Amino acid sequence: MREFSETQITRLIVDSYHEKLVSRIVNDVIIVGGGPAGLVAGFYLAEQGFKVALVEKRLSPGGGIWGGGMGMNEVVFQEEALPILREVGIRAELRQEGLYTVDAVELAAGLCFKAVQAGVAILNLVTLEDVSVHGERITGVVVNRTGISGVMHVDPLTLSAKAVLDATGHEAAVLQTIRRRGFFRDSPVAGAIEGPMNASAGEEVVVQQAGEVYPGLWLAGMSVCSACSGSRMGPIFGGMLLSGKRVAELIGKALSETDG
Ligand code: 48F
Repeated sequence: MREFSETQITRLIVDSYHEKLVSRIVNDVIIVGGGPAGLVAGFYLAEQGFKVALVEKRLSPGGGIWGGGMGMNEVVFQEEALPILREVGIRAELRQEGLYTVDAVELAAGLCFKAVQAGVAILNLVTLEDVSVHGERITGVVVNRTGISGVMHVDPLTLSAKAVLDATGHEAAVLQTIRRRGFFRDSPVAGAIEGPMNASAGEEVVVQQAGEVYPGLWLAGMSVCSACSGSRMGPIFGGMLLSGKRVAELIGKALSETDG
């Protein structure tokens, strides 16, 4: 093998990360949260040609996929989501009429791989702290390094986008930043909280109600339930993928209309 120095490695990492970060200061779409909904939304938006950044506070994107149910790393899918699984090359096994199981590691790794290859820039170890608002529109996200956020008083940085997607799951972290300030005072969103387990009902809601909740702020996946008191659903993931795909179509349409 050819000889190289440690400082060459350092320089290559600093330069290439810097290029990635600079290219995503201004975006078409910023997705907050790299669970199933965020990764699928990113994949379809990038496939449509949009510039997409995804910020994920943890080291590994994949969100709630990895642990399956109670740490048993298998997840369940309804047949309606099979076309998405096929499109991204993830295998599903038919177990009962209309219900399939998928290896959770294959699902998480496969969705990450496809999103990045489609052009999504994933910035992991980056935590959303706040949003930027101009006029009455969300115009970007205020982020910090996960190891710094909430630990040290170090100011964050801002990344901008025409659309911000809250895909932070149960936390609904982006929604909460504006809800606690009273942005939804006259709306049912103000007092909504995620409902208790009802798997079938929850799966419907995350797909049907995915969309724009405030100008510039979109919801997909479990965060939808925090805005409309939808039920939680546990380790069945068809709704998450379908919700991500639906919001990608809606955002794509909205951006194409505004860009003329
Ligand atoms: O929780 P998560 O997987 O959300 P989802 O895509 O899927 C929900 C399911 O996993 C499960 C379920 C299935 O039926 O009910 O709960 O809606 O992924 C959310 C991601 O957002 C990240 C978090 O680490 C996770 O990877 N996240 C949460 N808060 C922040 C964040 C934040 N403040 N900044 C950045 N990332």
